[in-house]
Amino acid sequence: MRKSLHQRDGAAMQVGVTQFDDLNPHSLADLGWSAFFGDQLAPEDTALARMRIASVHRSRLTAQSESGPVQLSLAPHSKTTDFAVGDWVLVDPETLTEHSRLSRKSLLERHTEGARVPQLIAANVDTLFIVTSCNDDFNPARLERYLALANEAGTTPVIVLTKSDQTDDPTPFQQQAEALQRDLVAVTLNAKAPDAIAHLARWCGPGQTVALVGSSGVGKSTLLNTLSGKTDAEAQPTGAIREDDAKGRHTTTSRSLHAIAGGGWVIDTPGMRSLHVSDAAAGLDMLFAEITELAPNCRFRDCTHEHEPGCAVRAAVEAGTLDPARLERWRKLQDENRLNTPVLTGPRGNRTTVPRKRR
Ligand SMILES: Nc1nc2c(ncn2[C@@H]2O[C@H](COP(=O)(O)OP(=O)(O)OP(=O)(O)O)[C@@H](O)[C@H]2O)c(=O)[nH]1
Ligand SMILES: [Mg+2]
Ligand SMILES: [Zn+2]
Repeated sequence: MRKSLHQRDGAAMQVGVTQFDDLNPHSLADLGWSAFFGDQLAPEDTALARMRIASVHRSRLTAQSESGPVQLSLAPHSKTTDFAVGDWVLVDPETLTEHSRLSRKSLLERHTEGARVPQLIAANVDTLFIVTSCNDDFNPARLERYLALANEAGTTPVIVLTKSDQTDDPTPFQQQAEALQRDLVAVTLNAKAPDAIAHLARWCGPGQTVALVGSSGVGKSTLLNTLSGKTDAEAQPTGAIREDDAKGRHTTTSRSLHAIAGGGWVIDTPGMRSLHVSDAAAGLDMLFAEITELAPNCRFRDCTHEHEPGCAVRAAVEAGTLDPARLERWRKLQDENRLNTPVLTGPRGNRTTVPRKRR
């Protein structure tokens, strides 16, 4: 007999109950299953159930299955820290024991100072909603760190600017955000208003997964509650911010996967105090494409764009086509990345840039 997190009676399963609800059945495709995962299955795996990790706790995992949420038992060799919210796992349908984890299409990892291993934020995310507000939280240098993270993970970043209702004109925030990376889209909205769903609809839909990241207090859980249409009893808790500096109080403490009302899945995460770049050379090259593309025109192949003659990047700054503040931030993140990236090859240990990872 399947253990279910929530007892469902027959009446709740009747037609008319919205299909996209954490408690109701979902097809594998609705849950985000695709050929990428199907191709990993061996013939003997057909007896196993395919489920998606919905929350990771110290000693237990919950998952979304085709028949609703379930609590999983860990295989003897597994640790909960091996799993990220959004992971696909194969599960013994009788015992509900996790059997194996499938390779990830994308993985968001957080590097923190001093930590040996990165923290897993979320897996198999299609779009990363980088959330900030139209207030003092807005900080281009911090947004660039999140953009490097999204690029490196193989997810599409979107900047979501909340609290548009608390500013006279949100447009300057949107323009500044969109200037941070080529083809980047920034959306301004009131996370409490039902029309927030319409602003984000193009990234949400059956089978799509989005994750919310950003500082504490920017409205990630508020937006999740709007997107998922949860009742007050089911809603993610939200918390007030400090008046003086707009900072939140770290209301959300764990990561979790929730159904979006119109289809798709959204992952809430706790607010981050800091985000270090590490192992993100390709992500930085994409973020700073205008600098990456100028570099081959410098006289020296290993030009640092600092003091060398014939530097095309500094020439662009002098010509007014490259923002000097942007070059300064590029330098800071490059240095930090070099310092934090594990020594793997070469005498100086600087790992060469690898293409965007798909894990
Ligand atoms: N007026 C207005 N208030 C908002 C908006 N978005 C969020 N808030 C408020 O901002 C506060 C913080 O919102 P949360 O959703 O708890 O923020 P969070 O990003 O989840 O914060 P952590 O869980 O601490 O990381 C709450 O008081 C929300 O009601 C918005 O768009 N407009
Ligand atoms: Mg929250
Ligand atoms: Zn140069």
